[in-house]
Amino acid sequence: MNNFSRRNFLRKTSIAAATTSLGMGCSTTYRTNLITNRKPVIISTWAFGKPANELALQILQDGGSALDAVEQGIRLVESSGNTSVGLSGKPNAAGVPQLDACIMNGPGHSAGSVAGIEGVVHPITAARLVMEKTPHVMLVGQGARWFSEQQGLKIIDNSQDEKRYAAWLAKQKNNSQNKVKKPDNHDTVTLIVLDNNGDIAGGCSTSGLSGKIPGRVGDSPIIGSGLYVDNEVGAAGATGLGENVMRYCASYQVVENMRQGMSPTEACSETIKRIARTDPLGMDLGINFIAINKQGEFGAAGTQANFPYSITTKEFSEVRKGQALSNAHQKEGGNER
Ligand code: SD4
Repeated sequence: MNNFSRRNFLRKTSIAAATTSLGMGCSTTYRTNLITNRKPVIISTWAFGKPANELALQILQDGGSALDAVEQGIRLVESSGNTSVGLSGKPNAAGVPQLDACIMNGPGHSAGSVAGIEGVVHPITAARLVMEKTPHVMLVGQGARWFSEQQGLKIIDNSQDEKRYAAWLAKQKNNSQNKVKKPDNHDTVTLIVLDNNGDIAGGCSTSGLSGKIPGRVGDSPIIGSGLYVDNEVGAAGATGLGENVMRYCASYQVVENMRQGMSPTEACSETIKRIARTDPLGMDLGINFIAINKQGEFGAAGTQANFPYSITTKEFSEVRKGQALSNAHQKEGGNER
């Protein structure tokens, strides 16, 4: 466990995550995100969230619920061949993708999640079924897979895909030999829907950190960490290095900041600044957040430069950049709350 000493692990992976950049070619920087009373509004992480948002909008327009829209949008990403979501995602250290997902419904404040699940094609649907068909909130590992099988979900043989794993290993090796500080690391889809009635639902799905120790669970399936929905206030979700999110219940904090009156962007950035003030990693946290409030304002912030997020309404569907935070911001101090 020596070279996996907790501190080194957090430091190494955080620096790597912080230096990851997707270079999205989005000209829009940060602009006023107030679209009060323009509902529905759908927000998701990364540029690959945009088609998911658009499907979610279609589901709403066809009479589906916010929850249906979240589930279908995320299912699209899970089966799109995405390299960090679904079974096409990143393998763990044993060469197997172990997936995490969660879902929350604002009305009724219900939640469901699965973690470390193998072979299930749509973990987001498994999470929804945990929420709707069981008295529980979270199922993990083999139990989560067993439950999914019982519910008739599609399962495929998840045994190590030798070819893909070899290619992934070669890429990692190549990156480290060339001192590329950009390992094939991680991304997650987190998607939040504010529907016409002002109700909110959200979900999150990921293969988690690339090369993780089998059994490692990130922030994504942890309610309050990777996702939090409060139907009175708004919702927030995370992407990035889960260890640095889940130690702080960070999505919950973003929502609480909005409850205190901050805009979604402020709520995201203040959460990051608050963590960075005391965390040994400072701003090298490798974490990014999206948020939306009950009025339809939305925003995002991250320690990653130009963190791209997708935003969709009836009028437009775009990829924008979240507010970028760095060590310079940390030195500014202030913003005590
Ligand atoms: C995790 N938060 O498992 C996820 C991965 C992620 O951008 O979001 N990557 O730590």
